[in-house]
Amino acid sequence: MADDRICGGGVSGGGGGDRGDVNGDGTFNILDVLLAVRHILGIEHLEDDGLCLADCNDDGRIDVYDVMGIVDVILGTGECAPGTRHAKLGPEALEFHGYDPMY
Ligand SMILES: [Ca+2]
Ligand SMILES: [Ca+2]
Repeated sequence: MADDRICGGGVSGGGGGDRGDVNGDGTFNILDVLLAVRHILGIEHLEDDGLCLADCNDDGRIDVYDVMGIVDVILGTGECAPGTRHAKLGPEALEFHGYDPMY
């Protein structure tokens, strides 16, 4: 079966962790975001379960959408789900609207 998903279809497969819980410690926090970001930047590559759990939207690749998805989970504003693009936290939301550098 042609399938580019990293986890082979098992959302909670691999090490038994929840998608977005990149380090599999049972909690969602900044460490999971950092691991995903470091993977994207090529600083430290995830392997096996980490790759699977970091693919928040189950599209077969780890990218900024997964990072935003994990942030959504941490903030309680969303969840990791197949195909999710987390538009709420898309590039537009990351612009500094009204940002005052003197603040
Ligand atoms: Ca974690
Ligand atoms: Ca992904």
